[in-house]
Amino acid sequence: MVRIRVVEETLADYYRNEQEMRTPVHFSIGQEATAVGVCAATTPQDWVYTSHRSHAPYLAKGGDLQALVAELYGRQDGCAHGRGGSMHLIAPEVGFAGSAAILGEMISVAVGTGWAFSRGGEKRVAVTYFGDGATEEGVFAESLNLAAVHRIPVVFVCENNLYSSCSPLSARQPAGTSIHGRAEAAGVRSAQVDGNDVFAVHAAAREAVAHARDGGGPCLLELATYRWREHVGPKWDADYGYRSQEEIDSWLVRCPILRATAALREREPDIATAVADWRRQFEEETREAVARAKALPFPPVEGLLDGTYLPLAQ
Ligand SMILES: Cc1ncc(C[n+]2csc(CCOP(=O)(O)OP(=O)(O)O)c2C)c(N)n1
Repeated sequence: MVRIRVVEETLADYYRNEQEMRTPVHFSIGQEATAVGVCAATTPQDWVYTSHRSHAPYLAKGGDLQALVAELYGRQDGCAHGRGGSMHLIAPEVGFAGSAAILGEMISVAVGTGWAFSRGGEKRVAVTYFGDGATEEGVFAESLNLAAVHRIPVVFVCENNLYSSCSPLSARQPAGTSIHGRAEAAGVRSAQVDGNDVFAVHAAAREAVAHARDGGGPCLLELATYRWREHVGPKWDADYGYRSQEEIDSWLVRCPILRATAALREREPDIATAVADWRRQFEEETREAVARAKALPFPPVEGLLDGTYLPLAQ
């Protein structure tokens, strides 16, 4: 969690202070426990998908930092060869199967992946991260239904950070309804968890992954968390008018790293010093990755159509 926080804070500074990262960036600063708690419950053979808020699960799953940074700078050595940017990360070697910008898209892809696993007799699990906003896409309901009917080994991970861009959940859904409630109504087991408590997230994820792996079918985890920075970009956004500084402050004190540090203090009395050391180490690691990325070449123009489905007529 500390590494993800420092990598993202450092990248946010570069993003704001220079104009070299030519990709929209959706930071997970404040949401690190959902990435770490769930990904740590998977094996490299389990495939994890995300939508646009992708850096944190990519790193939590073990994705290479240099390949991430090179991707953000559009370089050939990026994890998507400099063609995808922040929202199209991929690291199949560690089971990070891919991210995509279209809301809800990877929910259905994960269901298909899980179905392929179970039909092929493999004891592997597909995991798909998405926000509360994505649950309003029709594909969410369709995916829950298919997964329930066929007992597909998929874990739906909803990072409920209360907003879809600038639109609050309370203005989008009727009072008295819930995301985990919609899963239950579709016949999918669900749990509602404090998404800023990494230990609680991990325990729930371990149970959900084990249940799916053992043939029990899908689960949905609704993880309550909060995005600290603006929806897309590096800035703080209390002045945008859609949420208050008081609300943001009430979540800053629930920082998942502070909470984990406090929980570990008795067993690890030197934890605060260790965190401070890690912060320095990870900032240096990120700055070195940025310097190296900037020295790398861009993808060649003549290869622009490689990998596309429909090459343009010459
Ligand atoms: C199908 C589709 N509609 C709209 C968008 C534009 N869009 C990108 S992110 C976003 C909000 C997503 O909110 P949520 O799913 O809660 O995730 P969060 O950003 O809070 O992590 C929207 C509306 C999109 N990418 N795809």
